[in-house]
Amino acid sequence: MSAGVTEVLILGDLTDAKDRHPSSLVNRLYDEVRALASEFRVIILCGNHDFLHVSEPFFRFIDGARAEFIFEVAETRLSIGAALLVPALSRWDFAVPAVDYLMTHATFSGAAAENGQLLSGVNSAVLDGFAGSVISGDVHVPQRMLGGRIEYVGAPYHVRFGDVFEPRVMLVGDDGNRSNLYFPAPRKRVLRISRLEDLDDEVASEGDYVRVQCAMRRADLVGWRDYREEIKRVAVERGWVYFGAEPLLTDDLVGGTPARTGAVVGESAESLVEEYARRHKVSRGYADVGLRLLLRED
Ligand SMILES: [Mn+2]
Repeated sequence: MSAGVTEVLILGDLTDAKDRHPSSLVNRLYDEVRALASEFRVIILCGNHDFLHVSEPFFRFIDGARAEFIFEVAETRLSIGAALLVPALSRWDFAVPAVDYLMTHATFSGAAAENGQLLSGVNSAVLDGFAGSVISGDVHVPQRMLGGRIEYVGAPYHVRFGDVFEPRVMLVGDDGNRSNLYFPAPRKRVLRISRLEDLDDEVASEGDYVRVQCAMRRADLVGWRDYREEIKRVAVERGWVYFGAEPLLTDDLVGGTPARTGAVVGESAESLVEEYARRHKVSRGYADVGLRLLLRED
């Protein structure tokens, strides 16, 4: 990170799963936070994904002088000015003091989600009379709203398959100027193909996470298993992290968009159970129980 940086703020939702994180994740994360804290003051806001019960935020144990986890509204002085820190689920029932920055984890009504849909949430009227800038986490897509009064930093990496936003970290200078920092991180791509060769044209980079959707006719499903194996082979060859492939049946085309099929269509219920059992390496005994349940007549 550039010289002169004094604070690193993480504006909430450090994790997605809220609670019961594996020790490998927690230990690694704590090591990284400590390493950051040896160079910068680290402030982590509690996001709505950082707790199961609001009374027990997961990362409350991060409470050192150089690294703090903020789960209650707090005022602080940053190198860039005075700031109010407002973690997730705050009730916004306080008067916003005359600080330079309001750093929060909140969805303000009118922010746009990944699919462009406008979200509803905190009424921006809570900012009436506040003359400073709002910088927020929570919404994954970097964006400005309310004429630039609120800016969403956005996620520093892709969160969902099909995300197309440019992940970034925001750098705020002492003069208030903002610039973007980009760090290498895998993209989560959904590749839509009509034939195997289409994969040659894909721009996905080594290390990217890919899911493949294959437009095909119902009649061609008979060759699906081999097709899928080929896709997997190409993915491995290109150094992609393969997250599976699925057929999109063009027979079911609705307004130009093939319908997604969760499972192979046109096979009997029994063969679907067999296929499921095979894929998940289910023992013969359990597979038979599944088949018996399927065929049971009440
Ligand atoms: Mn959130």
